Amino acid sequence: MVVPLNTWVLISNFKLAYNLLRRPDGTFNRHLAEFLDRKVPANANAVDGVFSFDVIIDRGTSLLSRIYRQADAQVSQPNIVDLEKPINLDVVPVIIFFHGGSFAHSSANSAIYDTLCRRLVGLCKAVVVSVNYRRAPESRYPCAYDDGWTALKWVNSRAWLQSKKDSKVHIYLAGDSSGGNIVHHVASRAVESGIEVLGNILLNPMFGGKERTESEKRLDGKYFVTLQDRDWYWRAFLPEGEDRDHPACNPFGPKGKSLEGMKFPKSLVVVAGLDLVQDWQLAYAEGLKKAGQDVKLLYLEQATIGFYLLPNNNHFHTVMNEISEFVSPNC
Ligand code: GA4
Repeated sequence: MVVPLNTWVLISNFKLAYNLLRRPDGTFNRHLAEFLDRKVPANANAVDGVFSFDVIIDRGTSLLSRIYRQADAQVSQPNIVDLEKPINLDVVPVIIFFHGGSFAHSSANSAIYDTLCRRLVGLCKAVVVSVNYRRAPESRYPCAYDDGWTALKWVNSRAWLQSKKDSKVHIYLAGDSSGGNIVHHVASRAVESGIEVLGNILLNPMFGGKERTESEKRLDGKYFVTLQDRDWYWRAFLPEGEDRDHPACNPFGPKGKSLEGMKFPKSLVVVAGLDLVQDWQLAYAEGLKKAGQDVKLLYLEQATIGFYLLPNNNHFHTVMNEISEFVSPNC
């Protein structure tokens, strides 16, 4: 079976719920969305060695991030002072995470993303900062990128997140679906402004374009996602009147910008072979390569969207190993 049963149930459940939330006129039932999304609070008590806190990182926009850290074995009940305790190791990766949900769904406190961020902490021996960016259609482009950028500046200026080795914050950007898209655009701003990002991790990133690709035609409606859904989310996110060749959606398309000669971070691009937008994801990896950037493409032929949310398949373990290697100091 291509889709493990639990994954099928999980994603089908989301699909069903999401179908109730999108209205044909482009509006969205946010109240029902919040009601249906299973959320978990931050937890100052360490669970499997990881504790978390919610922190407002920008008062103007009330931007919140959920921060996850490994607890000291001796401290059973960490408090906010422990959250801001300086890192005591030579090198600790700080992963800024952007959740998926096609720019419209989920938050930093959604149960699926809380679980994923906790896993990343344990796996990568990292601090994870999960950004509760503003969502469409209420907040369109460029709000999510602005929030990502605010989070990056905030992380970069925290002395307590600096690795001992060089007194620098070792920053990685990671995200799935819309989160993967945000990774690219925040990294582009970072390059222009001189903040160093060490690597980008894009899981099934949400890219697109005006043209209909072969994979979009072949896989339309086959594995949870239809082209019609995808188009709805782009219409909800892009500025009114813009088409899918807008650089937010199609970064290396006709209106895009080449990264040739730029000091862009290395990238890990993960593509599921049963995801209808894969042609755009492959084009993205190709665009990076053409511009002379360092990119590793992980193409998982038999994977569907959402495979990294449950540890019930080999692809999950492959990707987790790749991520931990990608952020390890000797890589
Ligand atoms: C729900 C769970 C994850 O957030 C996600 C979502 C995905 C997306 O945002 O790209 C989907 C949704 C999720 C299921 C149905 C389809 C695809 C939005 C949507 C309408 C990243 C995933 O894997 O499946």
